[in-house]
Amino acid sequence: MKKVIFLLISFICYHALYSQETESEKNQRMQWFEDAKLGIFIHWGIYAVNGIDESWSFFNGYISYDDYMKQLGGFTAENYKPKQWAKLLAESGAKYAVLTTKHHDGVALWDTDCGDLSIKMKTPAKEDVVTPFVKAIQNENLKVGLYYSLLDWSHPDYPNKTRTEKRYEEDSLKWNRFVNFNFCQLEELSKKFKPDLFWFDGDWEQSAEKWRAKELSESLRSWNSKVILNSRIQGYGDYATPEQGLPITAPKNRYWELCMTMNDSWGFQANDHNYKSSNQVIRMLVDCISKGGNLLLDIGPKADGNIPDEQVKILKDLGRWTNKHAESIYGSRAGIPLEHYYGPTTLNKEGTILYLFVPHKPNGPLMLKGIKNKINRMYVVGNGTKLNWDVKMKQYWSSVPGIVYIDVPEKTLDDEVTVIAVLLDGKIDLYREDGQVIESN
Ligand code: FHN
Repeated sequence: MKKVIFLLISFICYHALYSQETESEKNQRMQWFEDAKLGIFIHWGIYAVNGIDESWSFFNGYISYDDYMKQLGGFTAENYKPKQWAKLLAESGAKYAVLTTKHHDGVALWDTDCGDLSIKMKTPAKEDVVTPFVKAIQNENLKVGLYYSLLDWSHPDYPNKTRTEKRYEEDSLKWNRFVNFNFCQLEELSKKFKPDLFWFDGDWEQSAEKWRAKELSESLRSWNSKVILNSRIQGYGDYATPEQGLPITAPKNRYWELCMTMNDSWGFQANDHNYKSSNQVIRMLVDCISKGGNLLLDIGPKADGNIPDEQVKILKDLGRWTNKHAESIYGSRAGIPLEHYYGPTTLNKEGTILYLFVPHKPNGPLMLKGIKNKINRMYVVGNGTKLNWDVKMKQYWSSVPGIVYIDVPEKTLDDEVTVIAVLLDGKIDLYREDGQVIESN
């Protein structure tokens, strides 16, 4: 009996240590992320004090490093209300939130024991702002993402300080000391907060080998087997992270997320008034979900913790729309090719409901082409109006589906984007051929 128990324990340990995750295991682990569709990115740090580019302002020489770091003295977080933040993010319809725990400037937002540069140690805030954030986000039943910059332009053992100033070219002692510092901080973040997701950044300056990316990803997954890693860990991540530009074609990776700012700045910048309208933000979300991806929409709180009014408004407008159209968003999958409908679409997981997004006032009936299925019903999402439809150009002798024309009453239109649910008889079945020549009438 003892031998059987020993063999069983050995097998379990071997499997746990050496088994490669199967595709279906990965799909299971990624499920909440793929269903979530909308996350909120939060760039918060000392760069909000002067309202300048996060880290880049000193790296590019717009301001000296020393003057940049003087912002430490102005970071008060005196109006920081994480519970209010979390409620607002939940109201927006986001299902996860990603907070910068340390940007390229090396200033940690949590009470790190691995180094001596943190909000708690060096600013009037004198507090770990990550712990209350994580608790508040979890209380709203949102998933927690922690952003971490692998590069650290402040750290004395990191080779680069600014675009023109290098601390050293090659120094294995310093470099290993720096990588161990990264491991130390990431173990802290992993074990203190057990985030659902790590959002790495700054991996571009070194190779996977230099970062010890394979070992790092294995360590993070050993501390939390369900953790999701973004792509920016030199090839050891789970999903693609296009940034500040709508992918025109769906990224090759099934799992992907577009991160983008509301204006043109990641952090708070009072002079940046180039905000996207709420309608533009909603339509970017629709564009992402129609291709099976997520939108990670960024906000940049002020140094005192207040979220700028413009950003609050966009989050609330977004929340009105996502709440009304939830069934067409959350848990949806990529829609159908544009040849079938002149606009973005999504499908429910089973592929039996097609959602048509209508980002304008139609000048005539909507046109749906090449659907082989029988259509059982149609309704306007969020107000329940049932719709009739008309089919033209369906010849009894032809295998080419007819064209479905859908009249949408103006009174049912949403102020931003209207959504029509098309309930199909069975899983969607598309006609993808090029018509047919008539041989007899
Ligand atoms: O350099 C950073 C930048 O400051 C910002 O944090 C973005 C957000 O995705 N990431 C890097 C640029 O790709």
